[in-house]
Amino acid sequence: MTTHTQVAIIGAGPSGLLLSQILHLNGIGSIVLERKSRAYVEGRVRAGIMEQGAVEMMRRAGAAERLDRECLTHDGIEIALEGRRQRVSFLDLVGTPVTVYGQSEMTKDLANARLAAGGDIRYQAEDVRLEGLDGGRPRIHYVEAGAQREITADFVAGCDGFHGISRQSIPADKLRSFERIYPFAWLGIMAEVPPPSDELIYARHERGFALCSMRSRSRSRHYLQVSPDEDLGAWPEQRIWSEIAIRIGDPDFGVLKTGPLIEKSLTPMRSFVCETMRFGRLFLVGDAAHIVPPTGAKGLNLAAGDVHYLSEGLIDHYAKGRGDTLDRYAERALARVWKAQRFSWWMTCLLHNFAASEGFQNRIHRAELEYTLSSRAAQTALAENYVGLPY
Ligand code: RFL
Ligand code: PHB
Repeated sequence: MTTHTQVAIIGAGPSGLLLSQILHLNGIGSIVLERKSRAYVEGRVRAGIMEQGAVEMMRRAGAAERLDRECLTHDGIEIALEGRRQRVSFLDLVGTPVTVYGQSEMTKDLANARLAAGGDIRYQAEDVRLEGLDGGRPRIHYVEAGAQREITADFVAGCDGFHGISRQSIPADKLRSFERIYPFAWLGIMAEVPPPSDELIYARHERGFALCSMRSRSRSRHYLQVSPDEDLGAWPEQRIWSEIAIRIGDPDFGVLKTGPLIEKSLTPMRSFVCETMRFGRLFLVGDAAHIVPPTGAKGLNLAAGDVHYLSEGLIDHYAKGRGDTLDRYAERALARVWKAQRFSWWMTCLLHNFAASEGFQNRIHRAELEYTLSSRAAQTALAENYVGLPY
């Protein structure tokens, strides 16, 4: 038996769940197909900083009750250059703070909201295949507990991340992609210890970048610039803690608290944009269409922006019989995506060390950081982008 739904959503990450819930609250039905289990999706450690626009989207989805209660509000960041720390106040410069709330918590809240409203999320849906995307009624085939299943939909939202099937289902001659791979990666750790400061510390140091972030007042999330092929086994806990301490300018552990690690991972750094974000009745959303290096904390926030534009298009289509908003989805989303790409690339260059052979480039980036720290105008541009450009 084939079930029909208005919007088939591939992927139950933040973009898929947010889209499904906002559509539901506007009377539009959807089925979400997710390759992994619910526990796996909610256990992934990823983003931690939300722009006000993303928080507003959670409120629009009716899923912000715990977020509003438990989140931390940060009015600025600290930037350390060779160990000297300086604060950049977003509140003074642009009047907007950012919100600290883990992506895994956001995903749990959205899945709970969806299921409480009777939402249809099909976890462990394997071998998803998309057909007829450029015709009138796309078909989606998948395997559930060994059995072949099929659904049809008016539209398909590809919310299945960078390695998903949706982008791969678009014929190669209909796509153009843009990519930059960086010559470093981030070693990330999580530890049940209070963070060294009330706000995030981004550090540029001759030994490489470091970031002290957090998930709560008692849980730290820190990162170190390492080589992309780094052996994590060469990084015992003590080496990680001392390296963070040196790079943030706290070699005697005056503020940095240490403790056993509860997670350790390596994240490659890339910039990627797929143009276009639409093929027939398929719309790409979030990481399926674009990847940013995490330095500007933009990945999750771009996904929320895409959901804003796509939900507006679908609501206009179904409620008002207007197709122009949906037709402008790719153009509107890409305009915002490219600005966040530029900012993420800029923050990455400003704060990381490239190879010693790139001496000129390293000096220019360092000079740019020194200039930024000495200029209110430059800090205002940083703050405006970090807190998020308007939708
Ligand atoms: P997601 O979160 O990758 O969700 C996609 C979902 O689709 C499922 N899927 C499929 N389902 C069905 N069929 C298939 N064929 C499928 N293929 C995949 C996947 O299992 C998954 O559940 O994409 P989404 O929703 O667009 O959300 C984007 C954000 O997750 C992403 O931008 C951020 O997490 C990026 N990112 C970070 N962003 C930040 O702003 N700050 C960070 O600190 C930060 N850290 C990170 C990150 C991304 C990471 N990844 C992808 C390796 C750290 C890591 C490790
Ligand atoms: C995080 O807390 O995981 C985080 C925060 C800021 C970033 C990147 C990651 O720029």
